[in-house]
Amino acid sequence: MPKTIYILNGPNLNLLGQREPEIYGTTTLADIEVACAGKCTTAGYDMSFHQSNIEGEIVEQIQEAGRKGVAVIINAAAYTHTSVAIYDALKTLNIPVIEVHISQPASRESFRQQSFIAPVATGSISGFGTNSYLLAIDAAIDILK
Ligand code: CA2
Repeated sequence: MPKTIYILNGPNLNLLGQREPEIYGTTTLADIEVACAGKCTTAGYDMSFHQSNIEGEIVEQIQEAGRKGVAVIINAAAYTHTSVAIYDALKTLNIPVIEVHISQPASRESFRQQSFIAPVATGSISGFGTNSYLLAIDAAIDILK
């Protein structure tokens, strides 16, 4: 039975590496997917990696993760700060949920200070650039041991 870690990405993260490199760096989402896949495979896990600009699609991916996955790593991007729908979907899960951010929202604008993900996450990793994703995989694997 494959053990699948879902890695979900929210709006505009498809633009990583193409815009605002001073905030988000030059690594693309495809680069992140390759690095995450390598780490998951080495640890004996399958990975299911998604990005969507559409809130409802992210909710669908969370529900699928609840049916088929062993953990969810989520960078909900701007929906972090707005989405009750994503909060509700994550709240239904009985598997570890790790919130990830490339930047450190706590040190940015006031509208980024609230997270709808944090209250339903096992833990949050922010501010380590794209390495935040790899740290989140380490955390998920540690929890699943
Ligand atoms: O730091 C993060 O990972 C964020 O989740 C990124 C979101 C932001 O709304 C959160 O507050 C923190 C924004 C993602 C947008 O990504 C872009 C990438 C390149 C160019 C423009 C946007």
